[in-house]
Amino acid sequence: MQVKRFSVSLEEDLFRDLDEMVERNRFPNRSRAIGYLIRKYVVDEQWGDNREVAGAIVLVYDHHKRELQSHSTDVQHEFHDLILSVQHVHLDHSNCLETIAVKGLAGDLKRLADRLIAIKGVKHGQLVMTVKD
Ligand code: NI
Repeated sequence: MQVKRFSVSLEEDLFRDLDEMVERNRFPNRSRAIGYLIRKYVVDEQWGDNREVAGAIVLVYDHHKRELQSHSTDVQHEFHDLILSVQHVHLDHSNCLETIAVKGLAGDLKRLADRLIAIKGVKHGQLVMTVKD
């Protein structure tokens, strides 16, 4: 396969971590170590879908957009079997922070998170997943 070259800029501590990783794992060079990390990232992204995981969906949205709340509640009812708890915090006059604890198959959690994050008026949303083993 053809090799592409590019230059990488790293903060000094990350650069030291990379060199330490190269030495500890005996990579022949930094390029191989970076290639390994990219492949690992790709695998981590893919293994998920049929694995049982737990996690949290964090949403920040504008409390003044009323239709957003009912839309969000509709979606949460649709996926009720994945949702363990919902914590709502009124951040300030207009912003709400919602933390939704979830458990289920990673693929299902991603679908739920995508549906919630896509709702108009959601300013920021993120899904964090973890495994028990
Ligand atoms: Ni609120």
